[in-house]
Amino acid sequence: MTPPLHPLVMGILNVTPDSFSDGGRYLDAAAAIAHGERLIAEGADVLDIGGESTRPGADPVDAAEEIGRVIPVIAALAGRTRISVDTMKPAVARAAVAAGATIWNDVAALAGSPESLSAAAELGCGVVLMHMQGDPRTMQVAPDYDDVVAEVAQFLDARAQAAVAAGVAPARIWLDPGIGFGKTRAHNLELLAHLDWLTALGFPVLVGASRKSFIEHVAGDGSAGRGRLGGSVAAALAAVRAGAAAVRVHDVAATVQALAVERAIAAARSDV
Ligand code: HH2
Repeated sequence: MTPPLHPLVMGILNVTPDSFSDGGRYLDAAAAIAHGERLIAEGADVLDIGGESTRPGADPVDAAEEIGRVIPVIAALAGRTRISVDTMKPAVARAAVAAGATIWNDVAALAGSPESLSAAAELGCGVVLMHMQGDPRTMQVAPDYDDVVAEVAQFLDARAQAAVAAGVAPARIWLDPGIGFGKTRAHNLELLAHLDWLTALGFPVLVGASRKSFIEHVAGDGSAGRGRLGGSVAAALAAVRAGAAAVRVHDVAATVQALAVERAIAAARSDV
């Protein structure tokens, strides 16, 4: 398959005290807004704004707290770029859409609450359905699959069908394999190596591998945070080559630059 020429770059903006890579840096709304502006200037097509960490072992946050964290930031940035809200809660998604978000990024694939499917249909926003085995508190204890690629594809296919049955327009649905969500290093690599199973389902695919721990497990270099930049860019390029329509990243400038070089090389190849 020909990789998408202009995959979307989704910049991560975590308004949390405890996110695995940038927790605590942007909990203050002014700092978060300034960071969002920086990501837009670096070329982000979408900002993914979240107020609850989903890192392994993270504690849940209640809806009021999450709304208090993300809404001022969404309201300030919504006129400037496309905004997605990273939440498992319909109440937060509703408030975010009212404040200007147009995408609900749900790591629980609209199964986190009995109201999620109907809320997504009613809001009429884009939805990202992500695969996770278990929940954030326990997902990395003992991830287990017979065939991770087939099981993730079956799960996402079923969730997309459930969303359509609830009234979500198929054109608004995105799928995401959920790199690092209840997966070992081998599971993550298998999913990245066989992304065609997901693109074959007929929906655009989003991949979020940025700064995740499998990068350190592969490199064995003790890296953390921005120290995983090289591996993050490598994974984003591999995902785009395999047909991903969007990548969710912390390091927008480096990813945009890598994609520009990738595109220029592809153009030179087709010139000859
Ligand atoms: N990963 C994280 C959070 N949300 N959403 C989608 N669709 N895909 C992902 O891979 C994904 C996601 C975890 O990363 P991060 O936001 O950096 O950390 P935290 O959850 O600790 O805030």
